[in-house]
Amino acid sequence: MPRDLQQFLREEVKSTPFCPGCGHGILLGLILRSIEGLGLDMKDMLFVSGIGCAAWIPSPHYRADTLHTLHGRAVAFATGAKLVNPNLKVMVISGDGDLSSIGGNHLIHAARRGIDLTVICANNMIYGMTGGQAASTTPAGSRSSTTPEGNPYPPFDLCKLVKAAGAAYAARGTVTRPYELMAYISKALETAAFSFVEVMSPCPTQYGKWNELDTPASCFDELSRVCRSRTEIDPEVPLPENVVILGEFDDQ
Ligand SMILES: Cc1ncc(C[n+]2csc(CCOP(=O)(O)OP(=O)(O)O)c2C)c(N)n1
Ligand SMILES: [Mg+2]
Repeated sequence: MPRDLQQFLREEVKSTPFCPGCGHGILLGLILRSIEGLGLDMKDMLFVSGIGCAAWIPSPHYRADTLHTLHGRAVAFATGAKLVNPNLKVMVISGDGDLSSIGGNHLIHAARRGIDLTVICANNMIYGMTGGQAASTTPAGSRSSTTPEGNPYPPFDLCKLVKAAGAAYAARGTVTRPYELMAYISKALETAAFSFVEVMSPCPTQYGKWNELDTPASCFDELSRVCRSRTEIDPEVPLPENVVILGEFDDQ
């Protein structure tokens, strides 16, 4: 971590909860870089997470007020905090399972109400912490501990979902393209209404184990391979199966 970002981290935290090859640690740093780039003061911010590996991104690492709450309920806690203290800049950082499976209703209703929150969803396409169960974001055909023959269902398109529900800003990035991702996080933080960034994050330990991508490099490379920017799509070139479309979703 560069010296200038040390100020945002709790010195007493000496070890990482993240596995080798996990993208959540990259995201941890990129959020801080975005905050630093905008010149925001951590004293004016509150970070809220639910339960899961991704929920460890803000808490215990960030030297700021953090709420590490119940599984699926991060957006509900964040809504309450924002209502009590509207001057707080409230950022929710949690996992795909937490925010869009068990917590899916809180997510869409916060978008519908236009609550001024920035929600960062670390999407590793699986329930990482609890043993690799399929989530609402697991790609069709992907294997997991609960779909060992392949997931029969299509995943949610979370950006389209929150946009349709009323989000003011939604974008999808990936830790494999850090500068693009930081720009999305910064834009979300600058939006004074409900904003959402979905962040694709490799998980060699669970998603990789079930899908023959169990080394950090193979999981990272596969994620890079399937990601395409909306602006880069060439109608002449076929898209990979389970393509992940990156970009800002501002046209709905
Ligand atoms: C009410 C409740 N149900 C289930 C659980 C078990 N649980 C904890 S975290 C989690 C899944 C987390 O997945 P995700 O949010 O995608 O985070 P990841 O670990 O993949 O980063 C589950 C099912 C729980 N803690 N509480
Ligand atoms: Mg997950």
